[in-house]
Amino acid sequence: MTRVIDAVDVIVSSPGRNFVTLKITTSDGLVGWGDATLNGRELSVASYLRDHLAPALVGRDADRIEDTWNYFYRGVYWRRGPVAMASIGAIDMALWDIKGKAAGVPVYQLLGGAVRDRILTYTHATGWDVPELLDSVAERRVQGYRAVRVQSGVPGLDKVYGVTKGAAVYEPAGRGVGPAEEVWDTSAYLRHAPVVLEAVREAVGPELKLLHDVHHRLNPIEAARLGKALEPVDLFWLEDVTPAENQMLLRAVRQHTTIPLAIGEVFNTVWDAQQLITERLIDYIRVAVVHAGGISHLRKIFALAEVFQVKAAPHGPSDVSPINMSASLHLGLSTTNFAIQEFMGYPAQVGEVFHSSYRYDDGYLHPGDEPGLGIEFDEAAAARFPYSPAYLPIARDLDGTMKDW
Ligand code: EZ4
Ligand code: CO
Repeated sequence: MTRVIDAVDVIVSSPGRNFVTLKITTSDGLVGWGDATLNGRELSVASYLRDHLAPALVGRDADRIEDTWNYFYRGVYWRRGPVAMASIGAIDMALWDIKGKAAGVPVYQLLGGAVRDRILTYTHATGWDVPELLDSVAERRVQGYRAVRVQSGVPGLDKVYGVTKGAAVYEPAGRGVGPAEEVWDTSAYLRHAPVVLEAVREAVGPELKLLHDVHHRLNPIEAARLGKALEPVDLFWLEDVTPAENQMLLRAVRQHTTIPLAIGEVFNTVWDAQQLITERLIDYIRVAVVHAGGISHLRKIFALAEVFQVKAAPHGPSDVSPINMSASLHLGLSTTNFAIQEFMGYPAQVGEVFHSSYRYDDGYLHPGDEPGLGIEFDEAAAARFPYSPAYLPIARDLDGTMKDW
């Protein structure tokens, strides 16, 4: 019997922050959920799905996941880009969810079964200065985390990526229409970051895995210098040292430092990372399920990475929904070269709308054994949290020039 797609709905809600959720319903009454959230551009993805892809999805065979992926990728002349790929990502997730539910098995079983018992995870610690940051790291250790991303303020700057003064949890998107502005000073950052990271390593001892995100702020030679300076800290990785559009520029960083590099949260396809992987200019590929075309495309990216001993470590911020998080965990459980999953956590209201079967225990995550992705989305609860505009900030240099945020 052919399982036909009967209905496609797009739900934009804001339980503590904005999410775009895709619902696919089939002729035999199954419902699949996909995450289509693109932070600060939510309505563009909602329109792309609702106005352009949904009409073509209705009537298609729900079981033909790979063909549907190619229908919306190869079959569309204006391909790639975050809006199109997040839309395809959401469809792909929802169809895997349906296939799992139809078979009565968790998605990781369809992906080849578990290759590990549990998935190592890291979360964020944040503090304006070293004492605040150490408190935050200590709190994460009490929660059981074995790996922690550490971000701190920079003297002379007012706002810094990854840090909110006085708040326990950092949320990059700001409510309201249009982006807030931040001032950035590369020299101050390069002087200060090694001091902070050395102090944290000194305080926590050798075992805790420490990570740090540069968030695309440096040029290759600055990145190389920072990498060299941080080698004694023994970081698990240094993330997004440069804006990686120019993949070959990472060669310069690699010539100078053996610090492990992680890149890829803004990538949309395997071609964005092709040179980084095949020249082994990175150690970890950070593509998110939603932003790089879903489970089907991430499997291809991770398979290419496996050949070159690059490991998978998907993006897991609060701005990808629990549906994406669950899809990432199903991949993580069944992918041999999967290293670690970022888990930033969510505002409390998220739990009223998304009911997830994944579980956290002692620094590790597991997707659970519910059929499909194991996430139920409560549409009535979502209706209580209407969309409200929120944007990521922008950054400027001290003289006012636009900088990569
Ligand atoms: O800034 O997801 O590693 N995590 C990150 C995130 C990104 C946000 C942007 O929407 O870099 O905090
Ligand atoms: Co990042």
